[in-house]
Amino acid sequence: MSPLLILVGGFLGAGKTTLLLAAGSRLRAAGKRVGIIVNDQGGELVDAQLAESAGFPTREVAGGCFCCRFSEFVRAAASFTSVQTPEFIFAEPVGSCVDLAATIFQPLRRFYGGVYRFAPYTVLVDPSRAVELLSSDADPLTAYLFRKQIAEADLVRFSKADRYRDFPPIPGVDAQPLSAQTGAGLAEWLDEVLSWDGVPGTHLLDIDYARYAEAEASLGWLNRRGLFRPCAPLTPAAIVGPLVIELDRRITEAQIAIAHLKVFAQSANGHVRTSICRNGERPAVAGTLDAPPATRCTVTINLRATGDPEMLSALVDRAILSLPGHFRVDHAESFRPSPPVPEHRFQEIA
Ligand SMILES: Nc1nc2c(ncn2[C@@H]2O[C@H](COP(=O)(O)OP(=O)(O)O)[C@@H](O)[C@H]2O)c(=O)[nH]1
Ligand SMILES: [Mg+2]
Repeated sequence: MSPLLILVGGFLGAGKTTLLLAAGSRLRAAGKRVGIIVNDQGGELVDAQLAESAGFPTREVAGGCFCCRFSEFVRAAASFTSVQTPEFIFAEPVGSCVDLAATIFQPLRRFYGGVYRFAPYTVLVDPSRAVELLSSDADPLTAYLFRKQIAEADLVRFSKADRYRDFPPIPGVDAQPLSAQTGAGLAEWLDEVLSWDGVPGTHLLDIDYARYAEAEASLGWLNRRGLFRPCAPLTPAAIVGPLVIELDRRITEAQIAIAHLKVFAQSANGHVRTSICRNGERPAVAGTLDAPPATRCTVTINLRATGDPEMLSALVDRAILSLPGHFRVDHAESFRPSPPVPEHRFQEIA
């Protein structure tokens, strides 16, 4: 049977990667073959490293969203077959991306309908982000993106249900809660996705691309990757924990709002990923927390925040300098996403 493509979207930090990995692990435990495609405006992605270290065949579509890199997305999906065709391919579009029904689902169904099967498009919603962005005083540009993302979903799920008791109403949407962390609601979601017999991606948006571009460009994007040599051996957790706190402190002092900050550290002994989705949040930490200390560690920082990219760069570089050791930067980029120019955009259902 042809592989089932399962796209999971949603705003930055909604919990897409966590859900993909949890659902992927579940399927793998049942003996299924699973591949994962992650996506971002930049390169050197924490998400890709996380998926790889979880043992999944992983592809990274970098340098633009799936819509603007449609051919690359298709190549990434096809490239799995060179080893062993996965039965399930999970794909996570970048969190600022919208209009996938017209720019991904329709061209996929038109040109690759015989190659893949398509699951319904799930959009994940972080409950506290929903409270913030659905309120009347929300930043209008970000709120525009957020609402449009929800409007084109086939299924909407509240993420992080282990953290919340109340979920804000979303007009016209029945959003069940799930937790990728505890697994609550996960099997139900996966069952629904796997047994869906509707046509996916049919909610074509009426969207103003100038406004969409402006909303994306209101965020600064920063990626850093380098080799850290601590003065004395350190565990990955002892590097990323204080680093995230220091980054948060500096960014908050500069009055910049964090959309998502992720740090990944990999030594020969293990890896740790830590992340926050807003200023002052308690960092979520995952990985080999008990990895023995090491003298070399590769560190990757992905920051998306409402600040000028140059300023983000300066703040991150200062935080790196405060680390107890030497950090050699191997990859550095900071920018505002350029206006989205989809390779295909269908005005009608294919
Ligand atoms: N408590 C809790 N945290 C979660 C859950 N899912 C994701 N997170 C956290 O939310 C943050 C963003 O998750 P991530 O999967 O990277 O979001 P993405 O940007 O949408 O891919 C991370 O710190 C995760 O650990 C969940 O089910 N429960
Ligand atoms: Mg992600």
